[in-house]
Amino acid sequence: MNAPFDATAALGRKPQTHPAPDHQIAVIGLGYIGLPTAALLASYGWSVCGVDVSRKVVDTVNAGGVHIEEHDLDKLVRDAITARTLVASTEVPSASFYLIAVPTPLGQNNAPDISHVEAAARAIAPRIRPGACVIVESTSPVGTTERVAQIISELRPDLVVPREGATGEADIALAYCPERVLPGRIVNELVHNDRVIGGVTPACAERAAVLYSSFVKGDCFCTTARVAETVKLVENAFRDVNIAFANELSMIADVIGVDVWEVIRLANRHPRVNILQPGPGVGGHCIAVDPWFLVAGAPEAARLVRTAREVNDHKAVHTEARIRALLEAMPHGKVALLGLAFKPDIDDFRESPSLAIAEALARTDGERILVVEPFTKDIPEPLAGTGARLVTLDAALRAAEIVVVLVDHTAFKHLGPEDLSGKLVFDTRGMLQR
Ligand code: SAJ
Repeated sequence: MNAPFDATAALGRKPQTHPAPDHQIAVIGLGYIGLPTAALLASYGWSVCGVDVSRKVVDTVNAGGVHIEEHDLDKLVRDAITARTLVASTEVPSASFYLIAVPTPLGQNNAPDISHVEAAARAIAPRIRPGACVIVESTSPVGTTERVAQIISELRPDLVVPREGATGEADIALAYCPERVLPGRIVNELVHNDRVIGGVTPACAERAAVLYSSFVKGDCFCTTARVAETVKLVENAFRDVNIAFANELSMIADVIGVDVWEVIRLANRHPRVNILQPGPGVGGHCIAVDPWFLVAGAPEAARLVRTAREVNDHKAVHTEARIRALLEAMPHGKVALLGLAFKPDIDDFRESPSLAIAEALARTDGERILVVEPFTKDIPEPLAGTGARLVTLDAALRAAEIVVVLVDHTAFKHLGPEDLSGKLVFDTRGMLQR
């Protein structure tokens, strides 16, 4: 992974009239994006300090370990810690680049909660020196980078902080560069995906591009911070709207009595039609969340985006109702729920519709629920104590009269008619057809 890259030369754009920073890069937030990014940058020769509020996370990383499962991440972190290019801390150091990768959850009434980004800006402000560059990577409502500028400027009146449209030289740079990586392929996509780099001013974008061009093999496109913030939200809203179309089709197909998988397969033979796949709902911490940030920015205008969110959320309710109908049709039968993760072949259960469905069913019919999830050793917390049991696929197939495919994990794909004969089968993913 190491490439010949002279990080110090890349930083030497302004004469350093102040003491050398503690690190070249500080990554604030060591989660699904921050930790892989910190380790990757360290593997490219930068001196990186990963910062997290959790002492446990910091200790794990400093011991060369990882607290999240992601392909290739454990070796990347171990090597960077061994090479001492990566260190973790609960304190924000002084650095030439600050990369903010903290969560931006949904608050009350689906309103964006940027309090972690604001807290990161407040933590950076006392340590930032002239010449440094702050980059927000967290998926954020439009205007968040300007809010970071405002916080730093209030806390550091001694610095000229760049503002949109302002002319003249600023003391620091500020930019927004959204992550676009797919869980399960994060390390690979960090390197190979194109990046959109939005500067508060064009000079800010240029400064941030120094960092990304050191490790990104895709193209880097410079624009304004507001455009870059919008691009990120639009990408995930686009996917959500398209999945909503597939999910709505599946519910229409239930009413009119046609096979949705056959309909989609044949419609997709049209040269300009490409319908996505229905499922039990939409999960994960991105597609199920980010479109609300667009809605919050323009509530009256974002009608389709809002409706798509509602359709996808409703698909989980619809799926639960269909499983309850099967339980009623077979009053003494057990149901095997195959998969709880938010999508196939990952161990991520965040905002998982499958887990939410399993939890709702377990609350009323726990003793009848057998869960099969190859990506966990223990039954997930929401199901604990309900009577639902985590069992192997073989055990579930022996004991259950009803089989529901919630996630099309590779471990289930060998299932054929002989494994399911005599059972009521509900395949929310169309896996058995494929
Ligand atoms: N899903 C369907 N049907 C489909 C495709 C997906 O039901 O045809 C469901 C999945 O099962 C899952 C959900 O949608 O529950 C989201 O999965 P995903 O694979 O579409 O996306 P994520 O959440 O893993 O990652 C997305 C990606 N965004 C886009 O593809 C536009 C990724 O590139 C982003 O970096 C990521 O969100 C993020 O962090 O924002």
